[in-house]
Amino acid sequence: MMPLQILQPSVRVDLATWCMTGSDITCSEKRLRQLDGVFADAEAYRRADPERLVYSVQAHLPVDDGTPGGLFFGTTTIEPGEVGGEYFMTRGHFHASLDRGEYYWGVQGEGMLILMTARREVWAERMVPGSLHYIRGGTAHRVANIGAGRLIFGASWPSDAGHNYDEISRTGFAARLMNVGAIPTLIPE
Ligand code: S6P
Ligand code: ZN
Repeated sequence: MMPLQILQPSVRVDLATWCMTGSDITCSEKRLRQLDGVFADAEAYRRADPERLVYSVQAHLPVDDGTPGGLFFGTTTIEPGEVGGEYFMTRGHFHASLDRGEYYWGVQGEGMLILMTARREVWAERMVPGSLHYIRGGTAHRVANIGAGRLIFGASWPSDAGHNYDEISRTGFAARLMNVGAIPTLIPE
């Protein structure tokens, strides 16, 4: 009988950095100049270096975006920093297919996962190495780095989830996570 094929892994994750190498991987970066309107303090944003890196994302996309039934896998690294007392954070989004959920988990550093329902109810979950966060469908999600070092977290989401950034860029989250005397504080807008 012919032996069946045994393949080497097509993707590897470095378990220290969660950096991925292999096939079907995309990489993107967000610098301050690409985050106009995200931070509340427009004056502090204008004074900051526009080339400063805020976060980078790697994603393993083994199927086309929009494919029903598939999964995507990603890692996000948020640099430490603030704009006008507001921690460096991701833009945040609802999924375009609103009912699609997502897992996030903490890998390195200290963060805060900020969640908001379509009715604009906001809460936050502390993200630490090993914390697991189930993000229900219909819930906008954004992560802030509240620590002195890099924050790294993993994510997995359905390949037909899509991303709706417009809603958040028009109406924002209903609360902002601010550094108030070194204490991360969720302040309603
Ligand atoms: C995708 C998942 C993450 C984010 C990443 C950057 O559904 O939630 O990979 O894309 O953390 O955040 P954002 O809000 O700029 O996409
Ligand atoms: Zn998402």
